[in-house]
Amino acid sequence: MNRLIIAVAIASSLFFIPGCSTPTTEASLNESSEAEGMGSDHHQGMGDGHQQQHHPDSHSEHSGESHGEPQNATLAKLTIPSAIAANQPVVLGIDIQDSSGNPVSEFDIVHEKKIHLIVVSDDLQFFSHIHPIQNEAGQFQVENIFPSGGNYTLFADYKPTGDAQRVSALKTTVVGNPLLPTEMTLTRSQTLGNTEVGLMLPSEEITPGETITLAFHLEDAQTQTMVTDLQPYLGELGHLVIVKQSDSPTEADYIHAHPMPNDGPGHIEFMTQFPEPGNYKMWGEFNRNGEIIAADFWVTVQ
Ligand SMILES: [Cu+2]
Repeated sequence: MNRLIIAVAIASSLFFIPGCSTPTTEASLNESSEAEGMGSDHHQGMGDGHQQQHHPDSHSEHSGESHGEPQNATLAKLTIPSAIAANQPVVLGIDIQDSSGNPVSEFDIVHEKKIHLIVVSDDLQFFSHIHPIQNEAGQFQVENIFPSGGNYTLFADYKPTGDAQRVSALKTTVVGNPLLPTEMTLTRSQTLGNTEVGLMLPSEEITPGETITLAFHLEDAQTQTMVTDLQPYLGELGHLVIVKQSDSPTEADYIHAHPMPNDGPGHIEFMTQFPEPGNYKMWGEFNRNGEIIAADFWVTVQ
């Protein structure tokens, strides 16, 4: 019989007020998986500026106080078979609970889905964006293949109905050989299939907290002309996911931005901020006539 490993993450709202009523911390129910992270809204786009927030390490319950935040927390739990092996399909289960431990089953559809799951290896070499489906019992499930051994972080991005958008970072470890380490490069173009993707920054010198515009320029690799066949992907002309390099990324290291209006056809701009000094990896996702491409670039912020 498979034992289950349960990982727990707590998502707090964007407008979380330090010292106010905060989530109940729930311990891992089983061996090994870490309980990780305070979560929040790290979505950005079209003018809503990035907001840093507090991620206190400990929580206390101040019963009866609300400070204007009616639903102040959700908890995401990841359920997986006891051992995940590299290159083996595995079904991931994700349950969302409120701060009282009651299951949350109503979610708004955001960018065409009830939940978005961004899977990265903790070294940020691997990236995948998948969409678990909710079953009758309310659990989100998705089959996934982890390509190599090592530690992974899964950013679950969802919006309980009537509540703020949440991000919960879930953790798991995969048995198998890890990917070979690679050097971080500051290359500014890459070819994916028949598409050349270039990244343009106002400057390579990025300051923490500065609002900058990142431009992705997509050309057809054969004709060397700007692509004209981009289609919406999950309701936008592109998505930009950014994760700050760390030993074990948390919700605070996750940013999801959407394009500025009126972009196109092959030139897409995102406005974002990098909150802290460090190295960040970003994945620009685009839909070229049905083919989804994810162009990845590193930036250094100091
Ligand atoms: Cu998604």
